[in-house]
Amino acid sequence: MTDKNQEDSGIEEGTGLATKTRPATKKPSLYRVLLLNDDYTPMEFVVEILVRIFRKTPEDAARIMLHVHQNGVGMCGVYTYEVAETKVAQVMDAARRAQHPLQCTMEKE
Ligand code: TYC
Repeated sequence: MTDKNQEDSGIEEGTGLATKTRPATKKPSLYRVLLLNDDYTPMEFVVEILVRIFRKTPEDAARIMLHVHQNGVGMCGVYTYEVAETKVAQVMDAARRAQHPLQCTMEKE
């Protein structure tokens, strides 16, 4: 096989032997980033977080914030481990600086 990212036919060129191999690439695990409701963080702060850190439109951000407000928890997005970890840290840091009790966590999809 010439391209390691390509599925091979299972027939090795030249030898005629059946040598079907697994693809060389693996899909990374994905993680949901969740926002948790609390009684004190201002709605506007949560919307700003969703726009700035999760790149939501103001409309989507308001919808997600209200979902969390009404249901206790809601999803901000699905990311690879390192991206999810970074976004959780950015939210927790922004909340700490602003002295809001906002909590953000991640879970394997
Ligand atoms: N419940 C908060 C309020 O009434 C708003 C809020 C929404 C807080 C979402 C956190 O993740 C959250 N001010």
